[in-house]
Amino acid sequence: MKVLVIGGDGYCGWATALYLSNKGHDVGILDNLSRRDWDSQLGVNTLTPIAPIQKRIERWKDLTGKNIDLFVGDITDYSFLSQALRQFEPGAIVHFGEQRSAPYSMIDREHAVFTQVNNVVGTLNILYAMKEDFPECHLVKLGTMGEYGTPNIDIEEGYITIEHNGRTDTLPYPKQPGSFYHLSKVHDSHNIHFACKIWGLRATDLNQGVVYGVLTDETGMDELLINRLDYDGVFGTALNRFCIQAAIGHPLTVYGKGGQTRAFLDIRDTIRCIEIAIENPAYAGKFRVFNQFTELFSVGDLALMVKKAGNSLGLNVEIDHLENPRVELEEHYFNAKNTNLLDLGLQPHKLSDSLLDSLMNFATKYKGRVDKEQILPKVSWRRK
Ligand code: NAD
Ligand code: USQ
Repeated sequence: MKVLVIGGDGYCGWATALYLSNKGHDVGILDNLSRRDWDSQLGVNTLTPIAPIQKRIERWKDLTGKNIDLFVGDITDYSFLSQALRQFEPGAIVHFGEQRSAPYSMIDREHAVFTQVNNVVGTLNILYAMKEDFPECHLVKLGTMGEYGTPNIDIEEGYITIEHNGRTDTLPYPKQPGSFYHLSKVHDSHNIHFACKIWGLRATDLNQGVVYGVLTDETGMDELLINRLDYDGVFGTALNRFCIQAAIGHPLTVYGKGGQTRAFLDIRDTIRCIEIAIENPAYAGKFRVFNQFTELFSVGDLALMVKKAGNSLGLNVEIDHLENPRVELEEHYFNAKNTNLLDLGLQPHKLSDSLLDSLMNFATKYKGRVDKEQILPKVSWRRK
């Protein structure tokens, strides 16, 4: 299939593009490379040294003989987007191309506005471009488990059946997101759902949990193919950050009590879930939702697992409880369903099996590149 990976220079997108290319799909990458600029503006950098996208793609072709088309441009620019789609003619679009950091979206008004415009307008443009030229194309859109928040009942996959005053309906599951970034994903979901309904488009919203790990078969083939690994207080995610903190002897930065429970998955499962979604497309007019995660952990449990893994490597790992810079429940019920992808054949990696290979070894290998000034959180959710 011809698959366009939007955001294919990023963490999930790069691993996905190579995996799908290796599996024989005809892959294109569309990216405006803005993530590299945001890092520079914040003075942060990936732990792993990533090559320019053109060099990455050249190396992939040298190693495997497989070509990846590259479209450098912004999906909020409609004429660029529609031209790129007409040139590539995708059968499926995998859309990772958004500003994805909750702390970035909470820096100030400008960053909140930028995040929502970038994400919501970009996705809306894709929907219009599909309606105009590719109404049969399947949109596989990366949403997030954080759209749901932490309700005191079980989280279903996108929809919940409710009985009210003697009548019953199946409705979109209520959303209570925890940042302006997470809210942008909710707005996207509503727009995609509506576009499927009125234009008969087909879409799968993958409500993904927090992704961890850096190693995949493809990105591990060569140093020039290495994936990014963020550890800073803005773009670094909890588990990736903890492993790097352990490697440099920094106490693990658990925010508050650490009772926040989240959904997680290995990056090797991310790429497999995308493959499953594109190989089993949604029906025309259907807005399908899958919860894309494999395990649930509290942040405190993660810290203990990293401490244990660190100890096995001879590291002395301490756990700190910082004042929580976010406004979130630190102790709550959290139980989410994730059977749709498992039913379609996903075989999850377990964190307990992959912590060392997929993360700790990378953290230790590249620890000399860590900028210790970037570890502690600097963005607060609260009024000053
Ligand atoms: P990333 O920042 O590493 O990659 C995003 C890519 O999209 C970057 O290369 C960036 O340049 C590109 N991009 C952003 N805006 C664009 C635009 N307007 N036009 C063209 N390209 C644009 O992020 P990631 O961690 O790979 O996340 C990818 C997607 O998965 C995001 O939508 C994110 O919300 C979602 N997601 C990520 C995680 C995670 O833990 N990393 C978890 C759940 C969901
Ligand atoms: N946390 C800590 N210490 C840290 C970093 C985070 O305790 O050093 C806590 C946070 O307070 C939060 C939890 O860990 O309770 C998760 O935070 P995170 O930064 O790992 O993840 P989050 O901000 O939710 O965002 C990440 C990705 C985002 C994706 C989301 C999936 O950046 O793109 O949408 O994970 S989910 O969380 O399921 O919504």
